[in-house]
Amino acid sequence: MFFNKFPHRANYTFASAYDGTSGVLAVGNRRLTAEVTEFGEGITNLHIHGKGLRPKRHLAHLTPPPVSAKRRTKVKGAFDATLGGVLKTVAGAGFGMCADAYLFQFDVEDGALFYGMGEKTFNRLELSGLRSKFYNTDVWSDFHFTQWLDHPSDPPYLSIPYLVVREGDRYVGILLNTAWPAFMETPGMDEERVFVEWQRTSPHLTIGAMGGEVDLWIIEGPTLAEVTRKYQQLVGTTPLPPAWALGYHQSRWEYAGEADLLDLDAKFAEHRIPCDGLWLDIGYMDGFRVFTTDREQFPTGVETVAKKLKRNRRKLVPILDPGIKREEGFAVYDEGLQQDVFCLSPEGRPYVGMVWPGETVFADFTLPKPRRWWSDHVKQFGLSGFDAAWIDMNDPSTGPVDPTDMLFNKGREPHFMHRNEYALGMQMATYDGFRRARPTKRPFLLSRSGSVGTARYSAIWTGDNVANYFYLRSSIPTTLNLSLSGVPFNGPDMGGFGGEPTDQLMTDWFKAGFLFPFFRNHSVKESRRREPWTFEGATFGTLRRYIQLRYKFLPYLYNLFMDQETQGDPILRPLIYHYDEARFAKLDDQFLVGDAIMQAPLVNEERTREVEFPKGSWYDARRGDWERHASTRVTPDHAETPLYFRNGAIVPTLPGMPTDNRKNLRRVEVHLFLDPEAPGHADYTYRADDGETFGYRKGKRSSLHIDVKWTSKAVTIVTHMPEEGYGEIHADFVIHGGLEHVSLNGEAHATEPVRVVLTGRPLTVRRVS
Ligand code: NBV
Repeated sequence: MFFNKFPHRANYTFASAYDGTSGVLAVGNRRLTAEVTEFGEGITNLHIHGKGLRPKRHLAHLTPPPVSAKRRTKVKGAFDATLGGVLKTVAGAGFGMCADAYLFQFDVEDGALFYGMGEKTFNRLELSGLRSKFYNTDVWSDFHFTQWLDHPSDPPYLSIPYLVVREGDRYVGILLNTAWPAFMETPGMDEERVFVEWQRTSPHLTIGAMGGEVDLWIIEGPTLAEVTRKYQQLVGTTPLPPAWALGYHQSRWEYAGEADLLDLDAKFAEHRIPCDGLWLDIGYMDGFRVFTTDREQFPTGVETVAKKLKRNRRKLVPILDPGIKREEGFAVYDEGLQQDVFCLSPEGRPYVGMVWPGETVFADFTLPKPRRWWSDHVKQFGLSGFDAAWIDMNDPSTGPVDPTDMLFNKGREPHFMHRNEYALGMQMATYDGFRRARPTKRPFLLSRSGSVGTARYSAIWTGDNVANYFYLRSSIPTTLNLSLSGVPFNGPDMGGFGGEPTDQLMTDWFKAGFLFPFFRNHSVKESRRREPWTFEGATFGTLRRYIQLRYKFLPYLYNLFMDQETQGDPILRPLIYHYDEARFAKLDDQFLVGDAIMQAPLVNEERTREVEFPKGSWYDARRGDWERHASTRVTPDHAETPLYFRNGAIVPTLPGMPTDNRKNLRRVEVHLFLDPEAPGHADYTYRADDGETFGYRKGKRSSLHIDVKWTSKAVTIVTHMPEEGYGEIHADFVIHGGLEHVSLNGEAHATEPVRVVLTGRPLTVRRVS
């Protein structure tokens, strides 16, 4: 299989007959069975199985709503006509097979719009007129550098064959739940890109995979938000991360052990920059041997360093690569061999690839025993002082060695059957190790590759990017589509991994990304250092300010993650998520953080840009004014970024401007953005917990309900605490937008003018005293 070539429908044999009573589907001389199950809430599953379609043995665990019994049916009537009454397949050519591969062709209206596709770097939100494969690669190793330097490389590290189609006034999500390499072709002519006729994509929406049973899910709803929530519940939401994971992370390939870590710790304190995570790249190991540490770099042991870092509440995050050095005498290898946990080659011996330690073998994460074996090592490692793990190279990357010789399940299952879920297996095993090391604490993992189901275990960073404006700009649509595809906790290497960011690029990246779900500064070995204090003057000041601002907004972000776990809403959202207007359908250099904040950062060399506003008034955090136009041109200065709050927004923050990583979630400053010219009513429930244990699931949580009514003259705030399991929440109120008269819980309160700095000049706002 080529990961960059596409099947053609002419090579497929299409289903010719379908017996609605028995469910038998004839495809050439194959006799398959097709079954449709309708779940409540507009969710439909199509399962096609039978001879020629390899039975599934996949790790992703889906959680659909209960089946409404009488609707569990064999496909009704002509198979080609409709799928669960939602999607039309192409008459006579709806479902086809070519050897082990299969595809669907759907009829979609002209002008249909497409979103999702997991992790894509196409540099656009809307995805019509594309061919794309779903096959986890190691981009820097599998593509030539002229490709990845400043162009989309497809497919990248993570594969989620999920597409959202907008047709007419409804949205339909289509998930091909498979770990086999998959493909999609979306209709839509972008004539500028067609210079050879075959570049034009099929007029039909085409979705298929290279093998396995068919497990197709259709999710229907009137809005993108509704479809996304249902989809996220189906594939699994992200469990609430520890609060520190939402802080700022400092990484570099590579910090060299104790000396560097303690120096970083001291510098963050000295410069009054909050930072939660210090990350260790591959050099911390003894000769790249997984689960070891280099003695020279850690003369007093990792535990001692971890203890010292705890004084400033910092966490230590090591990288873990799946490649295990093939070396007799290396305990992890010897033990793995003895326990028979490695993937095999077609010759029945452990498959060998070439990664950092030289020849390497790989645990078979598709099986429970190797997962448990890995998890045991993680547990020990976790107990030795590490707080989390960064799992890299799990595409899996095998260097120059052909990965297709890596077989699973004792050599019985081909590489392609599991490649795309290799990372998921590693995530499951690693998560389990941390759970067992510290049963009460929420684990935190960051992974490069992933698939359907990843969100239940791990955050994702979008791999090796480069310090240039292509990657800064494309990080917005990439993270938005990833968020719509079920991986809400994600982000790029801020500043760019490869290359050398200019001061301007670094500043632009921090200003654009400071509210991204994951915020880490990481860079390649031998490039210029990127810690904020290595930049001078204004650049240093701006980087620091946006890290501090990130901490200021942390209570708001943390609450968005709580909603993600229970409701399934992503953290970053395209404007169409809440404002279904045609002018936002392709808008991909602006985004919403939750439903209260909108950002429109500078993402190219130009120092000015247009900003589009949804209906209503938006508070400009740079100037402290209300914006009431449909669009406006802005020219922010070097420290400023265009950031807006919707009228009626209630945003909990840490008080003042945080200068370290302390997060007392019980003491917050609640900012109210209220337009006197557009009176209304809003409410919000702020929730606080210990930020690190699973106690919140057993009632160790407090919440403060805030109800706000405002007229052209005055504000009425009423609060109460529906939950008190984590003690009292103390909230101060700050009012933006011009109103001065306040009643709080039935009593008139004076307000005093105070100055706050958000993303622009100091603003005079009113604090309720
Ligand atoms: O471990 C080194 C790097 C790491 O810094 C980066 O973040 C990963 O995406 N790793 C890839 C291996 C090799 C990169 C050329």
